[in-house]
Amino acid sequence: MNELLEQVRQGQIRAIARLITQVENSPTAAEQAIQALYPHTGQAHVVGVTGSPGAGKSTVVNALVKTLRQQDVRVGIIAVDPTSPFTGGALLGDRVRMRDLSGDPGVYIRSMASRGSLGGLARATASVIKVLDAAGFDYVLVETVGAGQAEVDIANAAHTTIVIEAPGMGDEIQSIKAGILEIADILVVNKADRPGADRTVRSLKMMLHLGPVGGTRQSGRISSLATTSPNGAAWNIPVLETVATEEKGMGALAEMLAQHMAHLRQSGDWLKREKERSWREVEGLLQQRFMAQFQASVPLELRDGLLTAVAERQVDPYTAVHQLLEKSESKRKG
Ligand SMILES: Nc1nc2c(ncn2[C@@H]2O[C@H](COP(=O)(O)OP(=O)(O)OP(=O)(O)O)[C@@H](O)[C@H]2O)c(=O)[nH]1
Ligand SMILES: [Mg+2]
Repeated sequence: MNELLEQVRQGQIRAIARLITQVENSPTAAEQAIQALYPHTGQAHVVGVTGSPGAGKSTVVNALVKTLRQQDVRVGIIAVDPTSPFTGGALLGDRVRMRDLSGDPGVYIRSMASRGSLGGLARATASVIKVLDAAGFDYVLVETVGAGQAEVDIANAAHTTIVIEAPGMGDEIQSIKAGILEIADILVVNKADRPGADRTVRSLKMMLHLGPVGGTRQSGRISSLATTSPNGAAWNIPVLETVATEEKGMGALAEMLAQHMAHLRQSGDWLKREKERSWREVEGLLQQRFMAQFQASVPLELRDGLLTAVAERQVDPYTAVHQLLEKSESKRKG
């Protein structure tokens, strides 16, 4: 393990790929790797890229990474549950977009599927982000589809979240309703070469203006901590237009990423987001650990029996919990 970790720290791509596979497949390996690598994390700018299916997320990521690479930074890409993925089989149908990045030693691309990931996709993604961070990537871009809880969790793991829309999809209002705006730091209207782009930009700006955040955000996404930055600085959520297939608008997008990073640093939101993220992570691990302990200490038949009794209205849920906890306690003591 130690040698592998050392190679990862040196940014060796094959070692990174091997470690990520281990981390995905074994919670024990994940724990060991994260324990060793954690002191070396916290350097990368983690960027979530989300939005409606087919809006052009992968194309934007490809074009953006090419632009970032001109600044000589190294970029890790994680595609979560991709429907038109970067890697694997779909590479065949995606050659043109991939050709630019594959073979570039400063870029590493990884696909992750939610099915089969132990302990939840968000946690697995968080671990992979840390591996890439410790491997010295300056940016880690995470592409996810839609606005489900997993996507929100992953957005919460990012410092900056880019939400991508496209004109003429008829569902921009839908995705806004689905709460995707709540997580956006930067809005992108891609496919600006298509008719209706102006209208989409206008409606997004209007939604931002009307929305509860009023187009600005003063702190992290979750208000469990103080809601204003130490210096009261607010972030104006920009709406950018891009044509990813022609690599148009990528300079502005890269610049906006840098500006958001500067804002996070200056306002103190960087630390605040890190704290929120750390809390959620530790809390999640605790819950997982408690559940595992509990399940190990109370036999399955007993749990099943009690749940059946609850379903049949013989026992109420509170009493069931009391009984289960008592069993668990006495098992652990004796
Ligand atoms: N006209 C036009 N087409 C684009 C643009 N960007 C992407 N596309 C096309 O839109 C289609 C979908 O692009 P993807 O990058 O796969 O979109 P995605 O959001 O990653 O899709 P999923 O991962 O499947 O949700 C592809 O055929 C792209 O070539 C653009 O700026 N203009
Ligand atoms: Mg995609």
